[in-house]
Amino acid sequence: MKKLFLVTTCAAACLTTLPAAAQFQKPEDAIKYRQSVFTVMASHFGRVAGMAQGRIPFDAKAAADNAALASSLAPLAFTAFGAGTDKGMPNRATPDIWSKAAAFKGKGDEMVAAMAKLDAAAKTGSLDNIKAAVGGVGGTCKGCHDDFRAEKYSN
Ligand code: ASC
Repeated sequence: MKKLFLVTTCAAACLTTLPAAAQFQKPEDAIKYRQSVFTVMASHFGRVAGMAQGRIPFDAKAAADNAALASSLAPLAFTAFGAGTDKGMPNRATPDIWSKAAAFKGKGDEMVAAMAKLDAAAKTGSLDNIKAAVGGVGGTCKGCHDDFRAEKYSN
């Protein structure tokens, strides 16, 4: 089983086009990794979203820096949903992530693309551009959560 997990994670890691991919010794490591990535990404996105919503004073450089970070983090979590990583520690991944893998990948790709647009928008320094792009990202977060995130932690 452990060997199978290693083989499947390696296959997933090797198939990715990312120049750097994390390695996971056990399912718990993959779950911790993806939860951590989402947490850090949401923190940087949240800083930009706060400016877009007027909760945080607009600072063009801070917006651009945080958008760039969120965008570079965006693809990473999707490398950590390999086979067998549904269980191992409490998480909110639904079985559909694995049974409807193409749909899940589509949702992930939409979020990554929306984050790239936000990165580009933030580099323009225009708050109006940022507002539109933040809305786009938020929609992709929600769209994936609606379909693939459970209400409650399991396991
Ligand atoms: C965030 C965040 C999410 C999304 C979501 C959008 O800032 O942490 O999960 O936006 O709330 O609907």
